[in-house]
Amino acid sequence: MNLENIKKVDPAIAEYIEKELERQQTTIELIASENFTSKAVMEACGTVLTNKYAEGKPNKRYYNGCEQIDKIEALAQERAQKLFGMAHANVQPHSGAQANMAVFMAVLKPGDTVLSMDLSNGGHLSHGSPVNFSGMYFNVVSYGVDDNGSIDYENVRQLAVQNKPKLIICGASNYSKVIDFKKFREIADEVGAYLLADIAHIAGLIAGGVHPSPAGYAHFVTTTTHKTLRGPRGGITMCDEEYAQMIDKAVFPGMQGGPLEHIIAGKAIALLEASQPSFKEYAQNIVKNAKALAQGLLDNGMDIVGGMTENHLMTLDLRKTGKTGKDMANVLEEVGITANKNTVPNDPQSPFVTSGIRLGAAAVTTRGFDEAAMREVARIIATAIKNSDNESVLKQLKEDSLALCKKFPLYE
Ligand code: DSN
Repeated sequence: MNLENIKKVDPAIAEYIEKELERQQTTIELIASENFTSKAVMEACGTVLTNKYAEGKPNKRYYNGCEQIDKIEALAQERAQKLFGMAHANVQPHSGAQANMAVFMAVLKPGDTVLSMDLSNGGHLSHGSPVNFSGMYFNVVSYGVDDNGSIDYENVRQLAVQNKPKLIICGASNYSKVIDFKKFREIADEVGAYLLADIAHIAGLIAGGVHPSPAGYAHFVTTTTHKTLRGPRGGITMCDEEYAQMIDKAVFPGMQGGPLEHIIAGKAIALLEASQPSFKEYAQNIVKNAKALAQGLLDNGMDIVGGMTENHLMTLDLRKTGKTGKDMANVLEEVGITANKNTVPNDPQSPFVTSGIRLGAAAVTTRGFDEAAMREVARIIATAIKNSDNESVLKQLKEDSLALCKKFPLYE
């Protein structure tokens, strides 16, 4: 990482960046929504493209001087369309929340009904949480998961028939089972609703062929680019051709100004990387590693919401330990493992305290962790939780996790 100029201009920021690099290199990253981009993606995000205004879309801009920008953005669009099998892609949304907002703006009016997964059951803020625009301006009806941590499709159907939503959202930020997009589309068709599949968490798995694709089922597909897809931070909204203009207008001028073309170049590179055979292998390894982690945790006596995972993530259910997600996420940080506290279905604790910890395998798989390493990670987690008050055990575990990090170096 070349910080030569930052060091000269702003040594404080240079120091914080260097320390953050060291943190990423020396800790085990299990936050399910994070990953490590390639150096090529990072290079693109730090280029002269950050200087350019390009409101509008390729070949239809409100500013001059967009010849190269147009080529970059068009390439990113084409690659997204091809990778996910969708007719149209708008690669300008700054984030996943805005990728979703574009769909709301394109097809809904304030007060319209949306059927989506409840946040505390694994949904997402921008799918209708009362503290988000989506829950403030729309009438939101929620579905959850059953005791096995799975979506009850018959319950979704009944809610759809009773409430006649204009938009149904599938896709989650904490759901460990395969999503049946075909069933969701059948429900949407039965009640005349649009179907939005938010694939933010599983985009890399879909690109790598280890999760079914929503193409052909969802009218709209949104994603972030920085989770399993391993690109820069940002969003993409995709749709059938007939909705392309509505989506483009919703993104600009509806809710954003100038697109971040340096990030769009990073998205283009990540999409190219995700179309390579090596990415298929990466996606397969994510799922293998997640399963090895889950099995290791179960073997060490821990509970997981819904048992064995089918994708890249899982939620540890701490209820029987009498400990909270908040405290145990801090204990894990003490032993060199980064994760986030998360509610479990019907959580007796508040969302700030929680009874769960969400764990994901995408980032560690990027640095080469294999199934044996994941079983060791499971041992470290379970031992830390059982011995959360024993400083000498925690100290040893921190050394164990550092040894794993050294075995699988990052950005060297
Ligand atoms: N906050 C992200 C996650 O962690 O899943 C989703 O936007």
